[in-house]
Amino acid sequence: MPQVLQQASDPKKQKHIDSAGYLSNKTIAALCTPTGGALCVLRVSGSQAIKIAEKISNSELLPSDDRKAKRIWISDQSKKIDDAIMIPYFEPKSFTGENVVEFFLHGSPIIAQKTLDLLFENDVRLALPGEFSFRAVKNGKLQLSQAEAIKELIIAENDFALDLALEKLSGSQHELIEKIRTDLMQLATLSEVGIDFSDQDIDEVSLPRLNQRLDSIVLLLERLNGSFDRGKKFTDGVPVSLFGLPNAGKSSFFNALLGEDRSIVSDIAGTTRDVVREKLNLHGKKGYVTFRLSDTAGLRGVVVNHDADKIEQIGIERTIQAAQKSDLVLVVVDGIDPNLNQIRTFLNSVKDKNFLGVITKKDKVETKNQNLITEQLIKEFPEVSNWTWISSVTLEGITPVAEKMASIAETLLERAPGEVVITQIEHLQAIQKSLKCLREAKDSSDLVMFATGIRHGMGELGALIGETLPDDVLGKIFSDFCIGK
Ligand SMILES: Nc1nc2c(ncn2[C@@H]2O[C@H](COP(=O)(O)OP(=O)(O)OP(=O)(O)O)[C@@H](O)[C@H]2O)c(=O)[nH]1
Ligand SMILES: [Mg+2]
Repeated sequence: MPQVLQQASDPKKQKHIDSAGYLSNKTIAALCTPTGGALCVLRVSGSQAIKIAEKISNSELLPSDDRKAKRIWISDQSKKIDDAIMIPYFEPKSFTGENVVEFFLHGSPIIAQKTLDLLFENDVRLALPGEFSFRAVKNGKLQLSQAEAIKELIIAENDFALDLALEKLSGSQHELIEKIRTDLMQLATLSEVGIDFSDQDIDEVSLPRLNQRLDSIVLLLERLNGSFDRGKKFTDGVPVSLFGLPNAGKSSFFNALLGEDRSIVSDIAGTTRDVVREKLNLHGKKGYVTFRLSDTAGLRGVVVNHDADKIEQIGIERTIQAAQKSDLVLVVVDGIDPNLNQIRTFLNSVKDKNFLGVITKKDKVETKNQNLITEQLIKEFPEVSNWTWISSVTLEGITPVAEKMASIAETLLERAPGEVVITQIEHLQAIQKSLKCLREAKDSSDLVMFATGIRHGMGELGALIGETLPDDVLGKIFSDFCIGK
């Protein structure tokens, strides 16, 4: 991280953090870019931003200067700090909705530090993480889900997470939730009409008719509820585990994929005991995909229990658990000693997965024998696709396996244009609470209870758009943003 940002714990700066935290109205400043490059962007926001910018730049800013770049000298009394560019944004036409001034400084940390110090002397305080976005949401310039999308854009590790964040930034999640809320509002109003005219038997507002309308809303929410697990795969990676006998070469292959010696390799059967996890980014046809790769203990204990010691046995149980939690299981078979019987037993212990076949030690097996073994494996294990020979010594075959992995993951992560996928646990919880209320409405035998359930269900969804969130909870959401955002 840049030097200047690390100094946020510097007592000189700390005194500028007031106890009101996100709720204070003070003018704030922070670097938006790291120092050390050619340029560094510093942003100031708040009611005093224009006035203070005028003071430190010794120049006048008129409303006609709005959004116009101005070349200035930043100076501390008469001492010059930098020859810089300044752009004022008059409220409400700025990112935060407040007066904002952005300074484009030369990239040295000392210039950034001196400029920040100068601002601090003028009653500006260092912005908290995400505080600019927080103010944008508070001032109605940005929807909560769009602010969250900005955070997700910044931390996106692969193309799928990036696309999803951009989708969210375009407002599709917000729109969908608003649509569901509007539908629920209509339903609540109709049920209240039904209550008022209960003596007139109007079919339109009868409980069965209203329940029909509710069904389609519940379906939409259930789809969103179900999208969370997929969403996690976009952001955190597709879980993949290695599965095979001891000494098959799993850890060697794992290391070859990662391009580093992460897992211990030895010719002693049972070397890997615990699950070793690592993230891996592979380039597929549509861009980068992130994987959560697990190297596991070899599986001899499943068949011959007495062969495995107690620790190894626990490792084996974890291997099976890891495979069960994975979307893709790489079945790693020793090319020198395939041992088909045991592999069958292991495959029977994990069902309904994408299995990709990897045969190791290509460098030690003659081509003629390779073909025979491949044919045998295809015949014996129809559930495993694409057997590929690899060598962790010569690295032959590693890229083709990586390409196949990426292609399977891309199919798993496919998303229809505009499809909303939720990624935040808080959103999942709000949707589940809402569904609970709506199901209670469905189970109710009279319109009064139905209307109450609908209203509660609608209220729970407010958390997804920031409407029902108290300021301190909002502040907590923004606290894991980066400073300057
Ligand atoms: N020649 C050759 N040797 C390999 C290859 N892959 C693994 N080995 C050797 O096979 C032995 C076992 O490799 P590991 O990667 O530790 O096997 P593992 O499947 O992780 O074994 P456990 O952790 O015990 O389950 C080591 O001596 C490796 O050097 C390969 O592609 N070619
Ligand atoms: Mg191992």
